[in-house]
Amino acid sequence: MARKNEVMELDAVVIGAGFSGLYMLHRLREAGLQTRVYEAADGVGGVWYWNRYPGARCDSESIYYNYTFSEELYNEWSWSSRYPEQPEILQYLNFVADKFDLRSGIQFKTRVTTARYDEDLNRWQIETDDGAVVSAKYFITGVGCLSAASIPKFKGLDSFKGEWFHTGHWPHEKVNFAGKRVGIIGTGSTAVQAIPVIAKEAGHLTVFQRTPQYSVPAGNHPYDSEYVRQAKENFSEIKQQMRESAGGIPTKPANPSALADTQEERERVYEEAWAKGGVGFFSETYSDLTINEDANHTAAEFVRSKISETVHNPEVAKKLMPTYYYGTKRPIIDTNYYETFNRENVSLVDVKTAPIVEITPKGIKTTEGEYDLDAIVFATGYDAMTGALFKMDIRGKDGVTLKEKWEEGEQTRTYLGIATAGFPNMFMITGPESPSVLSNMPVSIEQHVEWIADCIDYLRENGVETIDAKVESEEDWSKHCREVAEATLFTKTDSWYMGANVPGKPRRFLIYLGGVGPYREKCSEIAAKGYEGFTLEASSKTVK
Ligand code: N01
Repeated sequence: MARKNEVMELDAVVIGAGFSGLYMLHRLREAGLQTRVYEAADGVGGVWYWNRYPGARCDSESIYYNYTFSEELYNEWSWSSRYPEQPEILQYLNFVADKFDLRSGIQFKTRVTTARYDEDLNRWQIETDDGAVVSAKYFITGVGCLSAASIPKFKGLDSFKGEWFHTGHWPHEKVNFAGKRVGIIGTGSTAVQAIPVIAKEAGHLTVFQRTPQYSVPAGNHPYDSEYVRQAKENFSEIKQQMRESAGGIPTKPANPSALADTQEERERVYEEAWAKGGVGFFSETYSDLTINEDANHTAAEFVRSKISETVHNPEVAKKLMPTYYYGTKRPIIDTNYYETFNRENVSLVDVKTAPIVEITPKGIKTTEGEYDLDAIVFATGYDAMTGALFKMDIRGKDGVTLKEKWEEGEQTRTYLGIATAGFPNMFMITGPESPSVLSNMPVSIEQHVEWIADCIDYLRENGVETIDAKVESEEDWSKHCREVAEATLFTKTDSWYMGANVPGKPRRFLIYLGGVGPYREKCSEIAAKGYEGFTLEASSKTVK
């Protein structure tokens, strides 16, 4: 480790020891690069390290929610259930770190504060919160898309006499809610997982809901060993299907249009998907749900009818009914979410019509009343896609910060979601304008890691000193991303996909919707053409 005022020279610095950073470290080490990962936590896992809230589990089926770069690893690990809980996923990532001996390349409990590109040296100068400075040729971010917690700036939070938590920074020790009056703010994917579990323990749970959500039963169940054995036996096929699919998970093809079927046929399709549980209700029923308003309405109506069947109190059921376009906020899957509102110790407060005005020493005050609470859970989400990057002072050419470039200037622009012009030799794993959060993350992470590792190999083999996205390439890519998104209903809903959950954040859809398979092909094509759309420079002259 470099002491204060001593600059350690490295080939590559990677930020984050989650799915992204762990595999990036492994690949760069294999390529013989001196690499160091910086991680703020005291262990590996990324979001799975931090998200320890009650009920936290994965909502991609587990046989697909893992690395596929090593068949040996795939064979050595067996998941217990369709959607395993957070401790098991964290255990998996620890297993990976041990198997590939990764810990020695990670500096834990260290946060990168600044990263500056030095144009004279063509190197990144990186500073950490322990005062150390390192210099690296390549600077790679694996900071996650949903890791910068968003806590609304409610007046009076400091005055609250009880305990409060954000789900993304949950304590390591068990939080005791037994017999307590607990309030939870938010009804996104996180809250939908947490509410049924907290409700079982708390004396009373009050749910503060701004936007009701569509949620489909997860249909979680323990795996039988034969199913897991078959997945292992079909490893190569599964891996290929994941890589070529639209969302990173092998799916059965959806019917072309919800409007082509009769009402009766549609009901059958939806009922079947509902009974099977999981994200198939979104991805395997009809392929026009996110592009056609009328088609979307049929799915939305179906879920609303399920809410009304499930929730006994008609007024509560009505409050729980969403009206936005189904699927244009993250599709949610749950275990007994709507059922939980039948419990006597659970109440629902609509904070859309009567917003929260302040947190008081005793609880939460809305425009209609005050709710006395012993604990408040903020399930209020994240400053997604860009928040974690902006926490660091990242400066490219001419000292321009990433934040200036993306927020105050021309707004977020990337080339493939991997690079951004003016920040040479910087790579983002699942950066803005890549499929990232609208795909099964490990698949998209692996694709980016492999693309970046191959790119660095190419640069080294061809005596290239720097690679930088061309301004026109990122303009074209950004435009393409916007056009694909605007052809869907996604941009018609206020969601974190649009940055709408963070006051003042520019509204832009920052995820590439063209599908994991086609996106991979595009990235490979660009690489095969000698990194088309990038400027490659040798130490003093342009290579291309
Ligand atoms: O966050 P969210 P999340 N007053 O932004 C409400 C992933 N994930 O942590 O909808 C009152 O979705 C806000 O209301 P509204 C997944 O990609 C994955 O739940 O903005 N309410 C909303 O209800 C997911 O999408 C897994 O009107 C306020 C909630 O807080 C992403 O993480 C599990 C408010 C925030 O919902 C984020 O999910 C869990 C205010 N001022 C999550 N501000 C897996 O299974 C916000 N809200 C892998």
